[in-house]
This record gives sequence, structure tokens and C-alpha cells, in this order.
Amino acid sequence: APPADAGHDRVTPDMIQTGSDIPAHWKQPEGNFDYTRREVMIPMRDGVKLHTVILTPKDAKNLPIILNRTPYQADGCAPNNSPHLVDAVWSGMKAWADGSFIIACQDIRGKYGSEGKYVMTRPPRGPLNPTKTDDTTDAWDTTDWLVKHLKDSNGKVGMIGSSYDGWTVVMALLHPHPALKVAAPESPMIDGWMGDDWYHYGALRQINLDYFTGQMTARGSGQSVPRENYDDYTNFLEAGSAGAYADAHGFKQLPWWNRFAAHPSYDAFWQLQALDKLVAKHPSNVPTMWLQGLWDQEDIYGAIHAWEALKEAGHGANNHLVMGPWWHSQINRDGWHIGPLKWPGNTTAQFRQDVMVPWFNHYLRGTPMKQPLPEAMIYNAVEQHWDRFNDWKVASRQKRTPLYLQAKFGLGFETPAGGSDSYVSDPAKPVPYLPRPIPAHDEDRWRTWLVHDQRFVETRPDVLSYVTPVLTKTVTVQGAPIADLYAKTTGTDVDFVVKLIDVYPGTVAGDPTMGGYELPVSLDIFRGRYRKSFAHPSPVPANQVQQYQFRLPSVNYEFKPGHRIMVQIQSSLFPLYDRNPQTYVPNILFAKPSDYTKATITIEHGAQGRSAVLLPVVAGTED
Ligand code: PG9
Repeated sequence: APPADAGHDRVTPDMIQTGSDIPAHWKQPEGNFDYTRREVMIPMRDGVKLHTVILTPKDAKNLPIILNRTPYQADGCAPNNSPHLVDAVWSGMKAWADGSFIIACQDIRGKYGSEGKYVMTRPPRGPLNPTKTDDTTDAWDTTDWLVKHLKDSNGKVGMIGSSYDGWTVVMALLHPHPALKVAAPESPMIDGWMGDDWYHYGALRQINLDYFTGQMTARGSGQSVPRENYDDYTNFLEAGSAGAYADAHGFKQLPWWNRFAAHPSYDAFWQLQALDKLVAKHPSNVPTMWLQGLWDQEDIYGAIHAWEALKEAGHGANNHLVMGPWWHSQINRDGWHIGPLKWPGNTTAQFRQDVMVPWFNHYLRGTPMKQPLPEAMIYNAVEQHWDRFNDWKVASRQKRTPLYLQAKFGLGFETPAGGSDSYVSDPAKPVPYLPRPIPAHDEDRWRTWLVHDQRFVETRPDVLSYVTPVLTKTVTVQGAPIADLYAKTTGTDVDFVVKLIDVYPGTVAGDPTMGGYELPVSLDIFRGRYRKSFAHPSPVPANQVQQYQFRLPSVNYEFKPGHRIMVQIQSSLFPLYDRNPQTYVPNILFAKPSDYTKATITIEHGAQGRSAVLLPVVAGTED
């Protein structure tokens, strides 16, 4: 008899694969899914098709559409293969995934599944973009397609998105489709030079160079810059200038870097894509919630400046400002705390549920609002509640009281007696923005650096710390503080970092680790060459007192009795910002090692100028 396995050792055709094991089209059987997912390529006016993921609740009828346009992969909108929409979507979409909205997420032109060419924050059509399309037309064409093709929709669209996705919302608002009924740009990038992602008043945020390779070395997700050392303080110090770092890592292959590096000043390249100016020129009637974090470590400038520009231009009625106690884009995640500051609840979930979604529902399906949205809602991090303002003054209309630097490192509202203080700023030993080591990819530390205890630099000889006596009554500050320094340097260029700090009492009942904490309430950096003009930098005359005046991020804060107010001044914030060589060179990005020199910097608080932080105090300065 033949052996039992005879015939089982033959290869048959069904065992062989010469094609692909990945089918050309895979369709997930919907089974018990409470939504359908489909992917469409939506044609734009120039024929380019944009990849769009559409999530429609089962049995949808007459539902509004929530649209998000992103450079970060539309598929990421619903990363989980769950049968329940609310579990399928990422945290930022959960508020819209209760079955009462159709969700549409789109890859912008040139990224991930979309056709076309990618341009970094593609400027609006005009002198910087001579083509016939931009993210305004793409949003318009997408909205038009959605309301015509999604039969289950009620024909009304709301747009949301944070950061770059917030920028896409603002671009849509420059000429909105009539079906766009409500919008929320969250931490939108508005002016990359003045105070959002790329520069702050001319100082380069060099750790964003990773973002360039991440976004532009691949259509999908690119990689960050490879590191020699764990500590980015060392990496950037060893590289010399930001330009040398970029050159060493191949950046010359990136067209965006070459445009970027050729325009270190606020010339037409930056001016013509500043969206606060553009929204004021092309205001929309779309009810818009401009939203950002009070400690927004990436785009702290954008939302409030766009909102102020609109209010100034007479469009306050349909534009609202919201500032929560949040880091960048935290609105799309949990909001129980930021760093060591804990809130009585989940501030983001509560805001989305109590304010944002009802407000969207009002405009998307006519649901009455329990309480109208005021002009501005700004969290009071000290009293731990939201303050509602019917007239939040734009910065140019705020009254301010000088909080003067005083002798012996005092600080107070009284006219200073006179004097000055000096420090040596050494570019070989720049002041870190966090205690070392500083791996920039450590997300938690990056998200919370703006609330980091500043005691770690207080005793450095190149950091001046001025402090008030212990307060006996509350000083309430509402608005944008202004740093107003009178200073001289032995060099010909200089940076100033000014921090407004709340110094906690030495012991804090119930929260002992906060004893003596030095909490930055508002801080920023300013590059001295721009003291007279952002477009036309000029050397700083050595040894001559100059005025350096710049606006700090807006606050709604109370300095309480028992606390003290501190102002810290220093000339670097590294490696977040590139080092100023302190010798004037045409383009700091490409400063040579020999340009970096020590300088003695003197801050005046007397006859030569009364340095101060001009505070928008609303209570607490008079007896
Ligand atoms: N802050 C990021 C960004 C926005 C716009 C341009 C470049 C970067 C972001 O989080 O999207």
C-alpha cells in the first residue's frame, strides 16, 4: 500500500504567489459598525484631487459636516479600527463623534494621499503665489463638493483644526464657501516671523528645524534630524550657527529652507503671508472662535493677534477669543493640568462639551444656546475659573502701569531711585530654556517648558532677577504686558528675554512642592537689531543706551498676597532660540564662529532710562 502521505508532497498552483498579497482595494465589512468610513478623491478647480476620509454615522439624516484639513495625514483622524465612531477617532475629534456630525478629514495638497505639490503654509494667491489655487480655494472646492455629494448632510459645514490645521481654517475664512457656517481655528499659526513657530521678534526657533525634515523630506512622514548627542544644548552649541547645523544635515536640498534662510528679516516674504493682516483685509461673516493656550509653547501669537486685528477693523461681533490654561493644541486632549498646575476638572473636555459643541450646534442646526458666547473667554489660572469678557481690550487700547526695575534688584510701581545693573552674556554659555539635558523630542518637557520653575536659572550671573516685596494685596493684570528696556551693550547686536514671573510663598499649604515656585506668567524674546524696524535691521551702537520695547503674551492673572512679582532678564534662551553672535552680521543664520563674542550688557533703571514691564493692571496698584 502507498504511504499515507503520498500526493501531499506535491506543489500545486494555489500554493504559489507571483503577484501581491495586498489586494488593490480592501473594504472593511461593516458588520456592527455604527458608522461608515469612505475615502474619496475630491477634485479641485485645477484638476488636482485631494484625499478625504469621510466618517458618516449609521442612519445619518440631515447632519452637519465637521471639516478638518491637515498636512498630518487625514487617516490619522480615525486611527483605530473600532466599530464605534467615538473610539475610532483621535482625541481631537471625539467631541464631534457622538453620531450627530459627519466628519471629513482631508490631506492638503501634496501630502499623504493627496495629489499635487506641497508648499509649506502655501501663501495665499497673490504676489507670493501666482497660481490659481491656494488653501482658500481648496477649502472652498472641498466644501462645495461635500455639500453637493453627501446626501445625508444638512448642507452646513463647520471647520476645526489646530496649529497647521488651524492655519487651514483661517485660510478658508479668507473667502469662505457659503456653506461654511462656523469655524474654530485652534492655536493657529498666523505669523511665523513675529511670534508663532519660526521666529519670535526675529529670534530663530531653531529646534523647529526637525519640523522641516519631518514635513518636507517625504510626501508622507519624514524623519527628524539625526543627533550626535542626547542633549540638544550640546548639539546646537557644537554646530555653531543654525545655518551651519542645517547645512550639515542636508537642508540645502529643501526649497523651503532656501527661501526661509534668505529672509531672516520681516520683509515682503513674511509680511504678505501674515494672516492677521489678511483676515482684517478680507473679513468674513462666519462666526469664528479664535482659540489658544495661555502657555502655548508653539503658536502663542496667532489667535489673539488675528482676533485683535478683526476687532480693530470693526468685526468683533462674529469673532470670539478663547484662551485656556493650556499648552499648544491641548484643547484636543485632556486638560486636567499643565505641568504642576492642576485644575479642578478637565478644562478642555468641559470647554468642548459646555461651550464649543453647543456653539457649533447653534450655527449648524439652529439649537438655541443656553448662554451667549461673550466676546472673550479667558481662564483665570489663579482663581481656577473662566472669566467672561464683553469688552476685552485689544492691546493698543490697554492702559498700563510701569512696574519699574529698582536698585538692589527690587521691583515696584514707584519711580526708581536710579542705577543700572550689568551682566556678561557669553554665547559659549547660553542660558538654557530647561534644565539640561534637553532632548527636544521629549514631548512632555516641550509641552510644559513655559510653566517650568525659573529657579534653575535665577542664580546664574547672566540672569538678572528683580523682585517686589511680598504683596499685601492682589495685583490683577488683564492684557498684554510690554517689556520696556533701556540697555546698552559692548557688542553690536543683542537679544533680550524678559519673563514676568509669579513667585509663590516659601510654603504652600496643601501643595508643598509649589513652595517658592517661580512660575512664568508671560515671557518672550526680542532680537535687538529690530528695535527700530522689523523689516530693516540695524547694528546696535556699542555702549549707547537704546530702548527695546516689545509686547509679551497676553494674560488674565492675579498675583496674590503672600506672592511676589519677579522680572527676569537674560540674553539667550537656548537651544530653543539660536544664539545672537552679539556682533552685527547681515544674516545671523550664517554667523561664523569668530562672530560670536562675549558682551557686557547693562540694564538701566535711572536717569538713562527707567526699564520696566508695563503692566495692564486693572486692580491692586493704589493704596
Ligand atoms: N506648530 C506647528 C506648525 C504650524 C504651522 C506651521 C508649522 C508648524 C503645528 O503644530 O502644526
